[in-house]
Amino acid sequence: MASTIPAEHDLRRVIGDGEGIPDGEVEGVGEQELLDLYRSMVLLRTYDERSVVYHRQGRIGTYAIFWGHEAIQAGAFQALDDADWIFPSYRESAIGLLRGMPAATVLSWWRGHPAGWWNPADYNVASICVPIATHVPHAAGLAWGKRLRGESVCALAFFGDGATSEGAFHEGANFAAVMRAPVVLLCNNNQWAISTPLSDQTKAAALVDKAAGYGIPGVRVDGGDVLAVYEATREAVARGRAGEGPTFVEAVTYRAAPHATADDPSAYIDPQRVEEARANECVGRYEAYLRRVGVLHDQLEQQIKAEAADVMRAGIAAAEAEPPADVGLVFDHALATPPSSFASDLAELRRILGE
Ligand SMILES: Cc1ncc(C[n+]2csc(CCOP(=O)(O)OP(=O)(O)O)c2C)c(N)n1
Ligand SMILES: [Mg+2]
Repeated sequence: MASTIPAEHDLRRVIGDGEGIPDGEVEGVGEQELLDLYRSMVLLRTYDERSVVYHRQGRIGTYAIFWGHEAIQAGAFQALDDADWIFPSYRESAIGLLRGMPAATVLSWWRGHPAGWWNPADYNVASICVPIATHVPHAAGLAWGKRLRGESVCALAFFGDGATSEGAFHEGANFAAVMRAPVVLLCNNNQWAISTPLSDQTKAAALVDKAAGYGIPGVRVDGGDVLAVYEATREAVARGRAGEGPTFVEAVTYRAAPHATADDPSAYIDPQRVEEARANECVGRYEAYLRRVGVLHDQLEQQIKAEAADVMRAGIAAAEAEPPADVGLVFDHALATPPSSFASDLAELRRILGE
């Protein structure tokens, strides 16, 4: 008889609150690793805050804000090797920066410029996925393929709470479980899918319970605790490499920013909850932890933040220096056998643009 694996319901935490709740530590994580995590979080935070400004200045298009989700992204990233593959959703658009992708590339993506599309094999980072959950089967397939080739490579797919209601999530999770594909299913449960709250999304007591339906382990972590996310993902990766298949990691947060720059959450969100989430945001929590353990001081903090600001300044300048793309690209790769109307449509477009 098949047995199900009970999922962990308690939120795993490592970082304390500096008062009653004591700080923990993660085995094998020393000062270097602690600061690597911090640099990643600061780079992501800086990317996100600058992007909102660039949007308001009309320099990038609609942008999906990830403010407050940096701990999930940086913690999960650090648990991977360079050969492991990352499948981001629009919420993790800048994750490639942690693999050395230029900020200009991601900014170009948000500018709708072709320079924003990279070759996934250059960074082992798949394209940013906008259709909800359709990248979950891609991650499962890649991980399975790597296993068939005898390569010790994992894949990690980031997706949201809303994605767990999609058929593609089910297909990817089930396929990965049955084929024992080494994939980490990392769910950012920020409790909203645009304006749909989690309570209208599922009748499951916790999203992590879905893991039992696939016969895979499920772990629930505090998504604002970068060390807890790192540790849980590291365990999931180790299971994958050992041939034990996928793990579902539910990282619980609360969305403290609009869904995207085009959204007005005041129409539906509880402002009190947003205030609480902002007061307890992950970068500040981690800074306080690093100061308590004596790893961070003012000068180092300023230096790391200044470096990230420089990356963004150079990134937007490089993105804006890209020559405009040829409008013919809109048609070029649309159909293998283009209809004759494409030629006249393109000619009309060029006429309007004065080309
Ligand atoms: C297949 C598909 N259906 C609908 C949409 C429209 N849509 C964009 S974001 C979103 C909400 C997704 O919520 P969640 O999975 O929780 O991710 P989050 O935005 O919170 O990171 C929806 C429904 C889409 N992009 N793709
Ligand atoms: Mg969500």
